[in-house]
Amino acid sequence: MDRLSDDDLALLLLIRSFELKLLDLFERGELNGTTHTCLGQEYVPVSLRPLLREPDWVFSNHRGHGHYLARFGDPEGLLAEIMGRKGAVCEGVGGSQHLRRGRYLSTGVQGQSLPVAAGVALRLKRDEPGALACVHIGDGTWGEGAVYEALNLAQLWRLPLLVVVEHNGIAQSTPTALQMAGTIEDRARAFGIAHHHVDVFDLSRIRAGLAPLIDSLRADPRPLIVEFATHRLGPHSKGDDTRPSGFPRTDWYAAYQAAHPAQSARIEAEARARVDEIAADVSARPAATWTTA
Ligand SMILES: Cc1ncc(C[n+]2csc(CCOP(=O)(O)OP(=O)(O)O)c2C)c(N)n1
Repeated sequence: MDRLSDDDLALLLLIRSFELKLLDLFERGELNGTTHTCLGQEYVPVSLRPLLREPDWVFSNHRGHGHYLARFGDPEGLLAEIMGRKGAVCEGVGGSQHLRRGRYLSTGVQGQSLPVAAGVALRLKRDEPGALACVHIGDGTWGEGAVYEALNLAQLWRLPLLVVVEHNGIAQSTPTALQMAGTIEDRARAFGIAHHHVDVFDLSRIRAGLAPLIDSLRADPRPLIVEFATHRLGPHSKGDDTRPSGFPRTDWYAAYQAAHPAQSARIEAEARARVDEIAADVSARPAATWTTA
Protein backbone atom coordinates (compact mmCIF):
# COMPACT_ATOMS: atom_id res chain seq x y z
CA MET A 1 0.00 0.00 0.00
CA ASP A 2 1.14 3.55 -0.73
CA ARG A 3 2.33 5.55 2.25
CA LEU A 4 -0.40 7.86 3.62
CA SER A 5 0.17 11.39 4.84
CA ASP A 6 0.36 11.65 8.63
CA ASP A 7 -2.86 13.69 8.55
CA ASP A 8 -4.83 11.04 6.70
CA LEU A 9 -3.52 8.22 8.86
CA ALA A 10 -4.21 10.25 12.01
CA LEU A 11 -7.83 10.71 10.99
CA LEU A 12 -8.24 7.05 10.05
CA LEU A 13 -6.82 5.94 13.38
CA LEU A 14 -8.76 8.53 15.32
CA ILE A 15 -11.94 6.98 13.89
CA ARG A 16 -10.73 3.46 14.65
CA SER A 17 -9.69 4.32 18.21
CA PHE A 18 -12.97 6.14 18.79
CA GLU A 19 -14.99 3.12 17.67
CA LEU A 20 -12.94 0.68 19.75
CA LYS A 21 -13.40 2.95 22.75
CA LEU A 22 -17.19 2.88 22.28
CA LEU A 23 -17.25 -0.92 22.29
CA ASP A 24 -15.09 -0.88 25.41
CA LEU A 25 -17.37 1.65 27.15
CA PHE A 26 -20.40 -0.47 26.29
CA GLU A 27 -18.78 -3.57 27.70
CA ARG A 28 -18.09 -1.74 30.92
CA GLY A 29 -21.72 -0.58 31.16
CA GLU A 30 -20.84 3.09 30.66
CA LEU A 31 -22.90 3.63 27.51
CA ASN A 32 -26.63 3.16 26.97
CA GLY A 33 -28.68 2.60 23.86
CA THR A 34 -26.90 1.20 20.84
CA THR A 35 -24.11 2.03 18.45
CA HIS A 36 -22.90 0.77 15.10
CA THR A 37 -19.16 1.06 14.60
CA CYS A 38 -17.53 1.57 11.21
CA LEU A 39 -14.42 -0.51 12.03
CA GLY A 40 -12.89 -1.53 8.70
CA GLN A 41 -14.81 1.15 6.76
CA GLU A 42 -12.98 4.20 8.12
CA TYR A 43 -11.28 4.91 4.79
CA VAL A 44 -14.56 5.60 2.99
CA PRO A 45 -15.29 9.06 4.49
CA VAL A 46 -11.57 9.82 4.82
CA SER A 47 -11.06 9.25 1.11
CA LEU A 48 -13.95 11.61 0.34
CA ARG A 49 -12.88 14.34 2.73
CA PRO A 50 -10.75 16.48 0.36
CA LEU A 51 -13.26 15.97 -2.45
CA LEU A 52 -16.13 17.52 -0.51
CA ARG A 53 -16.51 21.25 0.06
CA GLU A 54 -17.99 23.39 2.81
CA PRO A 55 -21.31 24.14 1.00
CA ASP A 56 -21.89 20.44 0.29
CA TRP A 57 -24.38 18.56 2.43
CA VAL A 58 -23.56 15.17 3.95
CA PHE A 59 -26.31 12.71 4.86
CA SER A 60 -25.16 9.90 7.07
CA ASN A 61 -26.74 6.72 8.35
CA HIS A 62 -26.76 4.48 11.43
CA ARG A 63 -23.05 3.66 10.93
CA GLY A 64 -22.03 7.30 10.82
CA HIS A 65 -19.35 8.11 13.41
CA GLY A 66 -16.60 8.03 10.79
CA HIS A 67 -18.65 10.27 8.50
CA TYR A 68 -19.02 12.82 11.30
CA LEU A 69 -15.39 12.67 12.38
CA ALA A 70 -14.14 13.03 8.80
CA ARG A 71 -16.36 16.08 8.32
CA PHE A 72 -15.75 17.86 11.64
CA GLY A 73 -12.86 16.16 13.45
CA ASP A 74 -14.77 16.58 16.69
CA PRO A 75 -14.48 13.42 18.82
CA GLU A 76 -15.25 15.37 22.02
CA GLY A 77 -18.65 16.58 20.77
CA LEU A 78 -19.56 13.20 19.31
CA LEU A 79 -18.63 11.21 22.40
CA ALA A 80 -20.47 13.70 24.59
CA GLU A 81 -23.50 13.25 22.33
CA ILE A 82 -23.34 9.47 22.58
CA MET A 83 -22.85 9.62 26.36
CA GLY A 84 -25.44 12.40 26.85
CA ARG A 85 -22.90 14.71 28.50
CA LYS A 86 -22.25 18.44 28.46
CA GLY A 87 -20.75 19.60 25.16
CA ALA A 88 -22.85 17.15 23.12
CA VAL A 89 -23.34 18.10 19.46
CA CYS A 90 -27.14 17.82 19.71
CA GLU A 91 -27.53 18.28 23.45
CA GLY A 92 -27.58 14.52 23.91
CA VAL A 93 -30.94 14.15 22.18
CA GLY A 94 -29.71 12.53 18.96
CA GLY A 95 -27.27 9.98 20.35
CA SER A 96 -25.18 7.83 18.05
CA GLN A 97 -27.49 7.84 15.05
CA HIS A 98 -29.34 11.15 14.83
CA LEU A 99 -27.06 14.11 14.41
CA ARG A 100 -27.50 17.54 12.94
CA ARG A 101 -24.70 20.02 12.61
CA GLY A 102 -24.74 22.64 9.87
CA ARG A 103 -25.02 20.83 6.58
CA TYR A 104 -24.65 17.40 8.14
CA LEU A 105 -27.57 15.15 9.04
CA SER A 106 -27.72 11.51 10.03
CA THR A 107 -30.59 9.11 10.52
CA GLY A 108 -30.94 5.58 11.82
CA VAL A 109 -33.92 4.92 9.55
CA GLN A 110 -32.68 3.04 6.54
CA GLY A 111 -33.43 4.74 3.23
CA GLN A 112 -34.83 7.86 4.88
CA SER A 113 -31.98 10.12 3.86
CA LEU A 114 -31.97 9.56 0.11
CA PRO A 115 -35.24 11.37 -0.70
CA VAL A 116 -34.23 14.17 1.69
CA ALA A 117 -30.80 14.42 0.06
CA ALA A 118 -32.45 14.52 -3.39
CA GLY A 119 -34.63 17.42 -2.22
CA VAL A 120 -31.61 19.26 -0.87
CA ALA A 121 -29.73 18.57 -4.11
CA LEU A 122 -32.60 20.18 -6.04
CA ARG A 123 -32.32 23.29 -3.87
CA LEU A 124 -28.55 23.36 -4.33
CA LYS A 125 -28.89 23.02 -8.08
CA ARG A 126 -31.22 26.02 -8.17
CA ASP A 127 -29.52 28.30 -5.65
CA GLU A 128 -25.93 27.18 -5.13
CA PRO A 129 -24.56 25.76 -8.37
CA GLY A 130 -21.43 23.67 -7.83
CA ALA A 131 -22.53 22.30 -4.45
CA LEU A 132 -23.72 18.72 -4.02
CA ALA A 133 -25.52 16.47 -1.59
CA CYS A 134 -23.58 13.37 -0.55
CA VAL A 135 -25.50 10.49 1.01
CA HIS A 136 -24.04 7.34 2.59
CA ILE A 137 -26.07 4.13 2.47
CA GLY A 138 -25.30 0.44 2.97
CA ASP A 139 -25.97 -2.39 0.53
CA GLY A 140 -28.87 -3.60 2.73
CA THR A 141 -30.61 -0.26 2.27
CA TRP A 142 -31.22 -1.09 -1.39
CA GLY A 143 -34.20 -3.07 -0.07
CA GLU A 144 -35.99 0.20 0.72
CA GLY A 145 -38.40 1.53 -1.93
CA ALA A 146 -37.63 5.16 -1.10
CA VAL A 147 -34.13 4.65 -2.53
CA TYR A 148 -35.59 4.03 -6.00
CA GLU A 149 -38.07 6.91 -5.86
CA ALA A 150 -35.20 9.24 -5.00
CA LEU A 151 -32.89 7.85 -7.71
CA ASN A 152 -35.64 8.17 -10.30
CA LEU A 153 -36.16 11.88 -9.65
CA ALA A 154 -32.46 12.55 -9.13
CA GLN A 155 -31.75 11.30 -12.63
CA LEU A 156 -34.88 12.79 -14.22
CA TRP A 157 -34.15 16.21 -12.72
CA ARG A 158 -30.35 15.88 -13.06
CA LEU A 159 -29.65 16.54 -9.38
CA PRO A 160 -26.12 16.92 -7.97
CA LEU A 161 -26.44 13.85 -5.76
CA LEU A 162 -23.48 11.70 -4.78
CA VAL A 163 -24.66 8.34 -3.47
CA VAL A 164 -21.91 6.54 -1.57
CA VAL A 165 -22.68 2.88 -1.06
CA GLU A 166 -20.65 1.08 1.59
CA HIS A 167 -21.14 -2.45 0.37
CA ASN A 168 -19.93 -4.62 3.24
CA GLY A 169 -21.81 -7.71 2.12
CA ILE A 170 -24.17 -7.99 5.06
CA ALA A 171 -27.17 -6.18 6.52
CA GLN A 172 -27.39 -6.78 10.26
CA SER A 173 -27.46 -10.62 10.09
CA THR A 174 -28.49 -11.17 6.45
CA PRO A 175 -25.71 -11.68 3.89
CA THR A 176 -26.40 -9.55 0.82
CA ALA A 177 -26.26 -12.58 -1.45
CA LEU A 178 -29.40 -13.88 0.30
CA GLN A 179 -31.47 -10.75 -0.21
CA MET A 180 -30.32 -8.83 -3.29
CA ALA A 181 -31.16 -9.90 -6.85
CA GLY A 182 -28.74 -8.60 -9.47
CA THR A 183 -26.24 -5.89 -8.65
CA ILE A 184 -26.17 -2.26 -7.56
CA GLU A 185 -24.42 -1.41 -10.82
CA ASP A 186 -27.27 -2.92 -12.85
CA ARG A 187 -29.79 -1.03 -10.74
CA ALA A 188 -27.92 2.22 -11.42
CA ARG A 189 -27.89 1.38 -15.13
CA ALA A 190 -31.67 0.88 -15.08
CA PHE A 191 -32.01 4.57 -14.22
CA GLY A 192 -29.20 5.66 -16.56
CA ILE A 193 -27.16 6.77 -13.54
CA ALA A 194 -23.35 6.61 -13.66
CA HIS A 195 -21.78 4.02 -11.33
CA HIS A 196 -18.21 3.89 -10.09
CA HIS A 197 -16.76 0.89 -8.29
CA VAL A 198 -14.04 1.22 -5.63
CA ASP A 199 -12.31 -1.96 -4.59
CA VAL A 200 -9.00 -0.62 -3.25
CA PHE A 201 -8.01 0.93 0.07
CA ASP A 202 -5.37 3.34 -1.21
CA LEU A 203 -6.68 6.83 -0.59
CA SER A 204 -4.67 8.35 -3.42
CA ARG A 205 -6.04 5.86 -5.95
CA ILE A 206 -9.59 6.26 -4.68
CA ARG A 207 -9.35 10.05 -4.84
CA ALA A 208 -7.73 10.04 -8.27
CA GLY A 209 -10.59 7.92 -9.59
CA LEU A 210 -13.31 9.99 -7.95
CA ALA A 211 -12.02 13.56 -8.38
CA PRO A 212 -12.86 13.96 -12.09
CA LEU A 213 -16.27 12.32 -11.63
CA ILE A 214 -17.18 14.60 -8.74
CA ASP A 215 -15.84 17.68 -10.56
CA SER A 216 -18.01 16.84 -13.51
CA LEU A 217 -21.07 16.20 -11.28
CA ARG A 218 -20.59 19.69 -9.89
CA ALA A 219 -20.19 21.34 -13.31
CA ASP A 220 -22.98 19.44 -15.01
CA PRO A 221 -25.36 18.26 -12.27
CA ARG A 222 -26.49 14.65 -12.26
CA PRO A 223 -26.41 11.79 -9.77
CA LEU A 224 -23.45 9.47 -9.35
CA ILE A 225 -23.38 6.19 -7.45
CA VAL A 226 -20.03 5.25 -5.94
CA GLU A 227 -19.93 1.72 -4.59
CA PHE A 228 -17.15 0.81 -2.18
CA ALA A 229 -16.49 -2.91 -1.75
CA THR A 230 -15.66 -2.95 1.94
CA HIS A 231 -15.89 -5.06 5.09
CA ARG A 232 -17.11 -4.31 8.55
CA LEU A 233 -14.81 -5.79 11.13
CA GLY A 234 -17.02 -5.46 14.19
CA PRO A 235 -20.48 -6.66 15.07
CA HIS A 236 -23.56 -5.07 13.50
CA SER A 237 -24.07 -3.03 16.67
CA LYS A 238 -22.51 -4.36 19.88
CA GLY A 239 -22.46 -8.10 20.53
CA ASP A 240 -24.54 -9.25 17.56
CA ASP A 241 -22.05 -10.77 15.15
CA THR A 242 -23.76 -13.72 13.48
CA ARG A 243 -21.27 -14.15 10.65
CA PRO A 244 -19.63 -17.52 10.10
CA SER A 245 -15.86 -17.54 10.68
CA GLY A 246 -15.14 -17.72 6.93
CA PHE A 247 -17.04 -14.49 6.15
CA PRO A 248 -14.59 -12.04 4.56
CA ARG A 249 -13.27 -9.36 6.91
CA THR A 250 -10.34 -7.74 5.16
CA ASP A 251 -8.80 -5.02 7.28
CA TRP A 252 -7.11 -2.15 5.45
CA TYR A 253 -5.18 -1.34 8.63
CA ALA A 254 -3.62 -4.77 9.01
CA ALA A 255 -2.28 -4.41 5.46
CA TYR A 256 -1.13 -0.85 6.11
CA GLN A 257 0.59 -1.70 9.40
CA ALA A 258 2.53 -4.46 7.71
CA ALA A 259 3.70 -2.08 4.98
CA HIS A 260 4.43 0.94 7.21
CA PRO A 261 5.02 -0.32 10.77
CA ALA A 262 6.88 2.66 12.27
CA GLN A 263 4.46 5.33 11.08
CA SER A 264 1.50 3.14 12.11
CA ALA A 265 2.82 2.53 15.63
CA ARG A 266 3.57 6.21 16.20
CA ILE A 267 0.23 7.52 14.96
CA GLU A 268 -1.85 4.74 16.51
CA ALA A 269 -0.29 5.43 19.93
CA GLU A 270 -1.16 9.14 19.55
CA ALA A 271 -4.72 8.40 18.47
CA ARG A 272 -5.35 5.94 21.29
CA ALA A 273 -3.91 8.30 23.91
CA ARG A 274 -6.04 11.15 22.58
CA VAL A 275 -9.23 9.07 22.66
CA ASP A 276 -8.42 7.77 26.18
CA GLU A 277 -8.05 11.36 27.35
CA ILE A 278 -11.29 12.45 25.68
CA ALA A 279 -13.18 9.51 27.17
CA ALA A 280 -11.91 10.34 30.66
CA ASP A 281 -12.80 14.01 30.22
CA VAL A 282 -16.28 13.41 28.74
CA SER A 283 -17.17 10.70 31.29
CA ALA A 284 -16.49 13.17 34.10
CA ARG A 285 -18.83 15.82 32.66
CA PRO A 286 -22.35 16.43 33.94
CA ALA A 287 -25.36 15.36 31.86
CA ALA A 288 -26.22 17.45 28.81
CA THR A 289 -29.15 19.76 29.32
CA TRP A 290 -31.75 19.91 26.61
CA THR A 291 -33.00 23.37 25.80
CA THR A 292 -36.11 23.47 23.64
CA ALA A 293 -35.51 27.01 22.39
C1 LIG B 1 -36.39 1.23 7.85
C2 LIG B 1 -35.48 0.41 8.74
N1 LIG B 1 -35.62 -0.92 8.79
C3 LIG B 1 -34.82 -1.66 9.60
C4 LIG B 1 -33.87 -1.06 10.38
C5 LIG B 1 -32.98 -1.89 11.30
N2 LIG B 1 -31.62 -1.92 10.76
C6 LIG B 1 -30.68 -1.07 11.20
S1 LIG B 1 -29.27 -1.21 10.34
C7 LIG B 1 -29.87 -2.47 9.42
C8 LIG B 1 -29.04 -3.13 8.36
C9 LIG B 1 -28.45 -2.12 7.45
O1 LIG B 1 -27.68 -2.73 6.48
P1 LIG B 1 -26.86 -1.88 5.44
O2 LIG B 1 -27.70 -0.85 4.81
O3 LIG B 1 -26.20 -2.86 4.54
O4 LIG B 1 -25.79 -1.12 6.33
P2 LIG B 1 -24.68 -1.74 7.28
O5 LIG B 1 -25.34 -1.96 8.62
O6 LIG B 1 -24.17 -2.99 6.68
O7 LIG B 1 -23.66 -0.68 7.37
C10 LIG B 1 -31.18 -2.75 9.77
C11 LIG B 1 -32.01 -3.81 9.15
C12 LIG B 1 -33.76 0.35 10.29
N3 LIG B 1 -32.84 1.00 10.99
N4 LIG B 1 -34.54 1.07 9.46
